[in-house]
Amino acid sequence: MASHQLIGAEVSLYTGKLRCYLKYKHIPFEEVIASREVFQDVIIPRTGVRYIPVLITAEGEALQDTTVIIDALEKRYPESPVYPATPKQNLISLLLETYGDEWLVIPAMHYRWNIDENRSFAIGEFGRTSAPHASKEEQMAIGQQTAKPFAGALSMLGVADDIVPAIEKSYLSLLTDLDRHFALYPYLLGSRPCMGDFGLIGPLYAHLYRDPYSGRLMEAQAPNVVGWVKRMIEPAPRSGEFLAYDQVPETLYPVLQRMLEEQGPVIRQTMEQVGNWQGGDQIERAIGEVGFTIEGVSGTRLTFPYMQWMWQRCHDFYASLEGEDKRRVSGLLDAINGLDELLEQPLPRRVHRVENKMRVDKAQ
Ligand SMILES: N[C@@H](CCC(=O)N[C@@H](CS)C(=O)NCC(=O)O)C(=O)O
Repeated sequence: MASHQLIGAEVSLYTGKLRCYLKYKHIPFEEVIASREVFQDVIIPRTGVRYIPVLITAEGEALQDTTVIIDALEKRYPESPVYPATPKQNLISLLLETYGDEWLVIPAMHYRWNIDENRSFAIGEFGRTSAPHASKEEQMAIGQQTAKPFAGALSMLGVADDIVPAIEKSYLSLLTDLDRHFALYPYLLGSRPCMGDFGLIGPLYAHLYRDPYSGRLMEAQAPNVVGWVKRMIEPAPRSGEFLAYDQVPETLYPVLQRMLEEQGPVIRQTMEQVGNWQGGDQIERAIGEVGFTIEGVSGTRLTFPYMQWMWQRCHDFYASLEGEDKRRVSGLLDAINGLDELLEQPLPRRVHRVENKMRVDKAQ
């Protein structure tokens, strides 16, 4: 069977998300390391942006953005879908994808770049990715350079010194909650991984399991989360089922509540700021500042319209529900404080991805 090419890196958060998906779906692929040459020769010319992963399909298209890639592949490989067919489960799955992709980057980036042992490991890995054939010393020197923008992104994401203890406290509580869940269930919604699992595995594998200090922390605090990470990275292809009768385990409620408390206000402010965007239809990657609170400590970070794009998927799915489906979801909404308000909040202006860049609708 023709094979796709996954261009990425072991050290990369979103590459991990896509690799786990490809393996679960048993989609044939070969992995190509995103070296400097591959960036120059393939990634930048084919996608117009500098992100990994990129999928070069067997037909030769270049796809960027894990959510877009997975959606394209779900159409071509419909067996064992990773989108649950039932309303509650699909809503939770979309919410947790948005949480993993766009919020757990905070602990992932904090632990990687603020803990010396992780930082020097990551620098070596960045060097190995950029220049796979260079010597270890050269790789460290190259890694120092290529890692700079990533390490430098901490403050843009809201990772400031005064909030670090709160980030750690929140992450450890999340691990405890997830550990309880994975003691009972192999994946979030039963014995098959859903989009929510793929969203969470990005930060929880490439950074928080694979970076050495973080890996030991996870082993010590949450052995059942480690078990889930191992299942995600070496899955039994296309096996398993979602729980029957649209069940959502109550062990996921505290995880969703944490998402709502921390990321919810950021999603709300992002929608407002996108609504007030004064520039043209090509909206910037970051457009202002938003406030947020973790474990009672407040911080600020840049406003990323992309987060709204992820949120629109949750919003649109919820808005599409009618009758019995809508009624079924209401029990879940009652259990999570603030979820109904956020899902019902209108979107002042929608954002879109066009040629791998963000666009925004005209102001009303
Ligand atoms: N939302 C995208 C994000 C891709 C992404 O941010 N990748 C990181 C590496 S894991 C990257 O290339 N970052 C470069 C940058 O932020 O400029 C996805 O799902 O693929």
